[in-house]
Amino acid sequence: MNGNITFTMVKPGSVADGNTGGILAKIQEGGFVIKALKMVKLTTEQAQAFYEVHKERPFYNSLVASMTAGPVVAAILEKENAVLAYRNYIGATNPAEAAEGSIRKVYGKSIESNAVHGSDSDGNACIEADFFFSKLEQY
Ligand code: FUP
Repeated sequence: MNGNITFTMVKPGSVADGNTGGILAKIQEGGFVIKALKMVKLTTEQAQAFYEVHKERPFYNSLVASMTAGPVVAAILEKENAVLAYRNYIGATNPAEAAEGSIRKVYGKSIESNAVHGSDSDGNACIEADFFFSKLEQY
């Protein structure tokens, strides 16, 4: 069964470029309801843990560095079939390959600086939401 929750982050490059508001507006225009929201700067250890699945990949250290370069804006989003709907809405990992009008196409700069994160499964959406938000912060 598909869940109705996904987790996203506006990545540090987009926050630094002043695109947080534009991205959150676009998320809401897509019919995603914000159920939790915070700005937080990840430690190296937290970013390493969040991306642990990629730890053997050549881009891991660079990814961790970019994700700790400044604060992220983390959010839990609700919509029917949220994980798949949001991944379609943000577009391909590489902004150059992302669909016209998708968040990564509009706001992404490179495969590493690709504007936003989106969970890849219902299970990871719950794990990632709980990584950033206490139960009291999830509405
Ligand atoms: P996605 O699920 O679309 O975020 O993509 P992945 O889980 O494959 O990758 C997670 C993050 O790793 C991307 F958002 C950016 C980074 N990445 C790179 O920097 N280089 C790559 O070749 C692939 C991913």
